Amino acid sequence: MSPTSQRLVVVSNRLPIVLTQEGGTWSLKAGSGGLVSAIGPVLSHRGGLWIGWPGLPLDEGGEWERVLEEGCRERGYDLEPVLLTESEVKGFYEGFSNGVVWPLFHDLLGRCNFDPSFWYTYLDVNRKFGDAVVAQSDEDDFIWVQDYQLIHVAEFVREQTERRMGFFLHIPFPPLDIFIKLPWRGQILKALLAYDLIGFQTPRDTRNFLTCVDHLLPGSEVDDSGTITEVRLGSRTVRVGSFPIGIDFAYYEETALSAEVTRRKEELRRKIGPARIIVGVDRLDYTKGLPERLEAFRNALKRYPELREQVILFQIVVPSRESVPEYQSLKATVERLVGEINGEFSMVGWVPVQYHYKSLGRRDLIALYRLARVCFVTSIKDGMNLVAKEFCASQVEGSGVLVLSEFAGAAAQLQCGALLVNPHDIEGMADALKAAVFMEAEERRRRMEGMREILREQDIFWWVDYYLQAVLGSVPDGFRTPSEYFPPLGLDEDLW
Ligand code: GDG
Repeated sequence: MSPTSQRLVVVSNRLPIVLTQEGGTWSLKAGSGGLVSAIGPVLSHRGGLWIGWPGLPLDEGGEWERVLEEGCRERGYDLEPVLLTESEVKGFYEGFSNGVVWPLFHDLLGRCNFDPSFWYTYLDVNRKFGDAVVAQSDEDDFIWVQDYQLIHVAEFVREQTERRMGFFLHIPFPPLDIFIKLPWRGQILKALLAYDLIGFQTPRDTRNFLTCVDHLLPGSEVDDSGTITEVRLGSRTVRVGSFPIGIDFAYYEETALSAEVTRRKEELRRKIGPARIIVGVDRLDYTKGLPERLEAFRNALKRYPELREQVILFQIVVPSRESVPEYQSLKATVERLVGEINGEFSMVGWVPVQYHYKSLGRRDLIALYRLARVCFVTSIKDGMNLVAKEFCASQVEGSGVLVLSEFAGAAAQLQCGALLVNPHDIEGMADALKAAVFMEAEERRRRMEGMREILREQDIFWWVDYYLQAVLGSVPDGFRTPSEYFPPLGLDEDLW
């Protein structure tokens, strides 16, 4: 049986749902975040099983199990919860996943807390997930493990049984000089190599990983002559490749064109007034470059007075990891900057930054994407950045401009149409904002059309198909990975 027709078992830290209890009654709604938006439609489409943590401490045999079962029926695939204690969540999720791997893999070594106890809890919890995989799957299934919280699952499954297993890393893979700082670098590398296929978002991540393998595992042999690279370690062969995650393009396009979203878009326009909208949509996270974005907007208003009263920055910040002190202090910084900018530039009838610390409904989000003149993505480093792609897919009139960080994975695919910026270069970003706001309609349409064409072809269903084809070893000819993005230096040749 080929993996494209095998039952798919997706394993991720969180189940794609949020369970809540009010007055003794449980209810369930869809989760938010990149992974859910990406894989939810695929499992609904082809059926299968999703294994993950339900997001809160629960005891077996509760009423919540009935609500979860209903959720499975509605979604068209099964949900299998892995129950974690509060101390497991602290050490595994907040500690090792978000306090070590997340900052390190985003090149932010100074934010890492290498507490050894986090590492042991990470292993214990990965073993729990591995046990759930063994109990809930059989040898015909294809197991697809998602992301940095669960790197060790394959290793623990292989201790008990054989399964065909793939891994996809949604966040970047760091360069050798950063990875090597990790006290458990050897164990993490070995655990990754227990998968049959390791997928990264971009050619740069793949290259970083292969450089680590090459330097840290001298016995390994790397054959990178094809689209999918093969790493040989003794009798094992592991396949490695870049698979830029896509979005459900047709859904965004159709929803943007729907009567409901058109109505919401017009309502939003009436409420906001005539100013051109620069939109930012992010989880509260230090990798998203929120302070840098606000500084760039401030700089643009300062240096280009013609932007005043003409634009507003409409910034949605979705609450995330609220119990972690670093995220609380980031929120305070963002709110201070918003206050400063509004205090400095507001005029009667015009407030430059509209800041919303909450999550919007999907349709309101799409109405906002469709209405906006500019989408401003300033990640310091980002695996892909789905917001950039969702914006383009919702831009059915082709009137908007994407200003995109060079360090978002999406830059590789969208370099044809986006205005690419270095999030550390405040003036450069301000210049790009001005250029985007005043860009001629024809150039905006042409750039947007180029990006939409790529995103329409390389959507979420394409991503899953090609990942699964790559497990088999036969990547069809039509598979085109983007080339690695390197920024032009913009220097005069005679400077050299
Ligand atoms: C990780 C990697 C990679 C945001 N605000 C609202 C809302 N969202 C949804 C967006 C989008 C998702 O959240 C955010 O996705 P990103 O890709 O931007 O970022 P991460 O959550 O950090 O995701 C990232 C991704 O995994 C997938 O591989 O691209 O690099 O870090 O889908 O639409 N959704 C709703 N209301 C909001 O206010 N409904």
